Amino acid sequence: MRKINLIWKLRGAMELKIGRAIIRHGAEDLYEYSDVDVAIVGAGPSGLTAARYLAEKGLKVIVLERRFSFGGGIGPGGNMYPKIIVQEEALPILRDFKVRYKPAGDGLYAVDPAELIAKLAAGAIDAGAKILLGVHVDDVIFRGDPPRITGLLWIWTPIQMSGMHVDPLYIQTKAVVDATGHDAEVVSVAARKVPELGIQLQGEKSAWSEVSEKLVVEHTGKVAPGLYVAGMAVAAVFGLPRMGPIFGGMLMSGKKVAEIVAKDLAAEVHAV
Ligand code: 48F
Repeated sequence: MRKINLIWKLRGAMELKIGRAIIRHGAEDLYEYSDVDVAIVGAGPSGLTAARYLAEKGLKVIVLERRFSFGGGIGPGGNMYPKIIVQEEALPILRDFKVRYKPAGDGLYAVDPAELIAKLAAGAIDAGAKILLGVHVDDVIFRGDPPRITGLLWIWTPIQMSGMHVDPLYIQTKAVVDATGHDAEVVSVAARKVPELGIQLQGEKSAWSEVSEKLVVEHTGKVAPGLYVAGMAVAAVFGLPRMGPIFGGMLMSGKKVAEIVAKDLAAEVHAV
């Protein structure tokens, strides 16, 4: 009799409550965000900037990030010196996110990388975007003739790294933004596995900072129906030079892709 009482006492253990809270609320989030307006792949500077401006417009936005942290290439600053350099044209975006900056001469401004990471992410989250960490996007979903990208496949990063085959989960979305950086991973997989989209990946060219900053922003936008590109992924898709450790173009590209996606989705709603 005493033994049974002990077992009953143990059943109320805190571990059970913690485990169940994680499963219930985590699953609720995954369920809720399995169908969104915009899925952004990559929580670097361009992805986080895009997330904030899209969510601010009332769109349901998820950011899928492979690492268990956000910021992408911001963390290492410039060659591990703890400063990010941004040019004057991007200052309005820094002000929107309340990021402080100091003049660095020649129309350039210096920003603390940790502050930039924290405030870009907080801006995106406060605007209503969901950031899902530790997930690797490895494929797209397409439908229709002509084809349109309608979703993504993702898997937990540790599973992907283990090399074991586990089937991925799906996200349905009206638009995908590839903000994966230098390798343009989503556009690459779409080009390879959906040849009907007719995407020709040009590959990034060697550094030419002032040209690349402008061209990346200029070429930011739609790659195929339902598929958009922002940040350094733009250079990989359109064969543009890389720019090295200057970040204004990434922020401006993120803002521009948000404007383009929001406009396209609004036009589609009106067309229905
Ligand atoms: O590389 P990243 O910071 O991309 P970005 O926004 O900015 C580029 C600059 O940081 C820098 C530069 C500018 O001077 O040259 O490189 O274009 O962030 C990309 C994020 O995407 C994640 C990756 O972990 C990183 O945090 N990512 C990449 N591929 C995947 C992914 C994937 N398949 N699934 C999920 N996340």
